[in-house]
Amino acid sequence: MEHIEAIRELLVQGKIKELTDEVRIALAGGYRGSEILNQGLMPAMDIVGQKMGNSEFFIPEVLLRAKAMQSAIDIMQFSLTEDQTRQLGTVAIGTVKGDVHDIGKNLVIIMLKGTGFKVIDLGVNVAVQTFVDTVIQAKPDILGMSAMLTTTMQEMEKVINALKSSGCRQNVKVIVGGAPVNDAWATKIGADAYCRDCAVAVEKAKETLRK
Ligand code: B1M
Repeated sequence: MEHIEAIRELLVQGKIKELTDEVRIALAGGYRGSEILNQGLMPAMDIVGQKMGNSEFFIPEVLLRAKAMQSAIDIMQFSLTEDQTRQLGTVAIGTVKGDVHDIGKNLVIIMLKGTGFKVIDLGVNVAVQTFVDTVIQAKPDILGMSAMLTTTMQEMEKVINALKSSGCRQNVKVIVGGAPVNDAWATKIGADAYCRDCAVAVEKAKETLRK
């Protein structure tokens, strides 16, 4: 646990170099990527969120820690994924309009790719029409939307309605995720599945394709 605690602490402190060194040491010492993520990085980011909420950290401080987390995730990519040889289907995924949070989305992408999905990354701040055009033109099996703000999660409903009015809703499964999103919201807006985290996203993606 010594390395996990150090990783947690170094991320809260925003020490990128020391954090990535510690992640490398932990991986070499036999820690799994999922352990580092779930016990180290995610709880640290929650602390960063709390500090942001009570104005102890402002945007530049949070951005530094977001960069540190992304650097740690980049190192762990291969330890997070299981099988890179299968071709399960295509997922197009983006963070909805008005929202620039992308760490969660990027993690979902790493996990999906590692499981054997082809992924089209639409990026952040994705307009409703871009999601719809992607479904029409690229014909993914699954459309994924991420939202981290209570204000932007509303965009998910707009996308699903736009898919319906352009006649392509039945051509694609829709999965949604992000901190303010839950099962009830997914059901309300007519999504096919809500994913609590990136591991669940992989399970739900596989499951929705089986249906
Ligand atoms: Co923002 N921010 N932020 N922020 N930020 C939150 C979300 C907040 C909870 C912090 C707080 O106040 N405590 C709060 C939201 C409040 C609310 O709406 N209820 C908040 C706010 C208010 C804001 C701003 C409005 C602040 C301001 O400007 N005053 C602003 C908005 C900018 C915008 O988007 N328009 C803002 C800005 C930023 C930064 C740019 C500084 C930075 C983002 C950098 C980046 O992403 N590149 C940032 C950060 C880092 C956070 C916190 C601290 C961390 C988010 C994160 O990366 N978590 C966050 C507090 C928190 O979450 N504890 C906060 C780690 C990540 C791995 O988890 O994204 O939840 P998460 O992803 C998980 C699951 O949710 C799920 O799987 C992932 C991995 O398991 N998942 C999916 C996510 N998407 C999925 C999609 C799926 C499936 C699963 O399928 C499609």
